[in-house]
Amino acid sequence: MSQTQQLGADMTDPEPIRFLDDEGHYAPSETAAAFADELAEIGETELREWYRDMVATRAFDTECTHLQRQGQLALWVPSVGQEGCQVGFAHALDPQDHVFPAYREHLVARVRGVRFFDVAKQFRGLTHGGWDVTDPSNGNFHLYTLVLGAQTQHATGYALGQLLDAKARAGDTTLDAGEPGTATGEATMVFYGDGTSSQGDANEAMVFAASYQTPEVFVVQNNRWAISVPVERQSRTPLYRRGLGFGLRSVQIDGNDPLAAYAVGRRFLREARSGGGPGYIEALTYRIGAHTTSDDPTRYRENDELEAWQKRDPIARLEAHLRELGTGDEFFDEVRATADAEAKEVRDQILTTPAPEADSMFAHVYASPHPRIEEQREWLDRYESSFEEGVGA
Ligand SMILES: Cc1ncc(C[n+]2csc(CCOP(=O)(O)OP(=O)(O)O)c2C)c(N)n1
Repeated sequence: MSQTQQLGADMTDPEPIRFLDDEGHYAPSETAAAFADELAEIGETELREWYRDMVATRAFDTECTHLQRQGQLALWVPSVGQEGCQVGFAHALDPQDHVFPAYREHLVARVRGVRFFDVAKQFRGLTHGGWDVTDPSNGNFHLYTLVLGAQTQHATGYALGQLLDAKARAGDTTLDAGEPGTATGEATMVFYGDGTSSQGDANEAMVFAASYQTPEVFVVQNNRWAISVPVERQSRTPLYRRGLGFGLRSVQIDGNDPLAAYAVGRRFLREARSGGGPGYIEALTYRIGAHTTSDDPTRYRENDELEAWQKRDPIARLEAHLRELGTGDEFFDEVRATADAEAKEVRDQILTTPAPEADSMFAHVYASPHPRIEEQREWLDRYESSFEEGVGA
């Protein structure tokens, strides 16, 4: 083994933070103790709400996969298996916070107020972006970003803005790297994956976040695969150590435990809002489904690995925990029925919404007319009318 491969091998990593074990029993890790007080206000009522979000998202997700298979969506990006950390982080946020997602955060979108239909319709080409981020009903949930890592730059830029605004309110218009943090009262949370951690953008975003002490929380959902590339190939150390290397408070959590995501997310967000600087959370989870509907994971993943993670399904885990707390069949039956009805409603909306005018694809590229866009618009007109001529000939 080369020297490089051995780097860090003698370091001991603390146990990932978790409150629930794989079977859903309350069994906090030693590392969880420092965060336990964040759960003071979380009881059965809150956990039922979280469970509902998870089941609704799973039903919506499954419906969208079916729609794609039936040729009704161009593509779908499943989030199955990652609902555990998403629900915890989503509920840890405060209304004034901003969220910069990748493309798999359907549950976070829902909790922030974005309609599932708005998430699905961009995969049918009915909209350019999906939803209006400036509409308060969308909970400061920014647009999905398919260019890996771009959202980390957007998030750090936004968080710098939050910092500048807070300083300006206090009469200070300077911004210098290396200063201590400033209380902002609001924070930014950015989501990305283990593969995206290799992008230069994500690393630059962390450098700026640490230098300027932005009010920001980086959330890496390590679902073990970047399409067909396993995480071990992209990082020879656990990812949370990268956060430490950039000078961010960083931890690793069990990403299928909603309580761990909530507790750590809440603490890190509060510290970020109060001038304590940025944090980094690596959530260990698993992408149960395909990368997208264009992918076939059976070509690169072992079935044993998939089955082991299916046994740790975050929905089953929270259900077991709720049953231990006394929640009965009636609740679970109602949640599933409501989730199915909600998913069907999205399906009906998708199938009955008229396609936009093809010309609309040129409308928002530039603020003012641009010759290249005009050229393309004319080409499309000619192309479309060639069909009409063909029919008449
Ligand atoms: C800049 C850029 N490079 C490559 C791609 C192609 N691509 C799309 S998703 C993906 C893997 C991303 O993996 P990860 O960050 O772990 O997130 P996950 O999809 O597993 O949630 C790649 C390489 C892209 N969209 N953008």
